[in-house]
Amino acid sequence: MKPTILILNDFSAPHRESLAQCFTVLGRDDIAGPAAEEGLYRIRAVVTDSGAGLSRDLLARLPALEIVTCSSAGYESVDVDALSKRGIAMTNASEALLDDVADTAMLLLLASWRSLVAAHRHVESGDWGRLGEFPLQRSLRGKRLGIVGMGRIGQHLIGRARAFGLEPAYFNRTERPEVGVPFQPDLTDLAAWADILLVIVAGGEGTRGMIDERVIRALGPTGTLVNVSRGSVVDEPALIAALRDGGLGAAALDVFRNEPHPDPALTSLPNVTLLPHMGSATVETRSAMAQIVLDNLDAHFGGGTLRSVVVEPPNRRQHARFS
Ligand code: 8YV
Repeated sequence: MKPTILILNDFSAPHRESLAQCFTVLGRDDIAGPAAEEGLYRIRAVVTDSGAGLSRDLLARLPALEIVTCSSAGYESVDVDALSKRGIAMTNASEALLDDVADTAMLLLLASWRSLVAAHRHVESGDWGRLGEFPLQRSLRGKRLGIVGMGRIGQHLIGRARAFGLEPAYFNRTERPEVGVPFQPDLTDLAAWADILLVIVAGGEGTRGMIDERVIRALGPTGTLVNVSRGSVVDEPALIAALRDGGLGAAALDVFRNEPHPDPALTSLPNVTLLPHMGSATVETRSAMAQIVLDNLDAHFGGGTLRSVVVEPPNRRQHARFS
């Protein structure tokens, strides 16, 4: 008998079809309503992502659950402690998106620093011919980049930053001497030192609001904040106030508190560059992220080795292949 799995997110159709060859696949609609209760008892794996999550209530109704596979890097909407306690394994897809998210961070950084969007409008509107040259911008060479979060994406940023002549330093929960970049244990001090503060920490309660008013004001009137992590990490009202009153020079944001409806202040300020949460949004990377889910389900039910493990099963269970 095929194991039953539940897909909670908008998993791509081709990958969903691949899963259907080996598994009985249920979706959100299949578990709605009291008649679905029996199906819940059969679910051995959940596929989800940071947006769809896995609620505590649903988790409690899945007694046969063995593994949660996230097709995203983020998993702040899944209760990892509850999974650990129940001996349920969990994987994510972080290893697939390191390059694209680091590229997106540089894209935002460059676009904001050199005013790409305003320069584009200058040409598009005819202002170039009517009013003349676009104002000179500041060079990136020799500027200081404070990286907030020295996980794997943070590490992928170091080489990119140096290629553009930036001088990197970082803040992290713990020092990572192996990365060969100066560590700054005080986030506000890092912001005061930096010309650009680039945020790439995990979301969730541990990082909520860590880019607060003090940090934003320390970055200062000529500073730029780049956020490619989660909207929750930044105190958005404090950010908007500082962008309005000149306390912060500019912000370049891929993520927002309220997605996909960012605060209208952010969409109307001239010193803000915006992307619609597309750090990992390339065909290749999204496909690789989905493939990790397929590989991990295959490994879990076939007795193989899991990739991108967030929660190890306490003792690797013995699974008869697709039993
Ligand atoms: C995507 C992300 O938005 O992986 C993450 O944690 O934030 C992004 O790559 C996400 O995968 C879509 O659910």
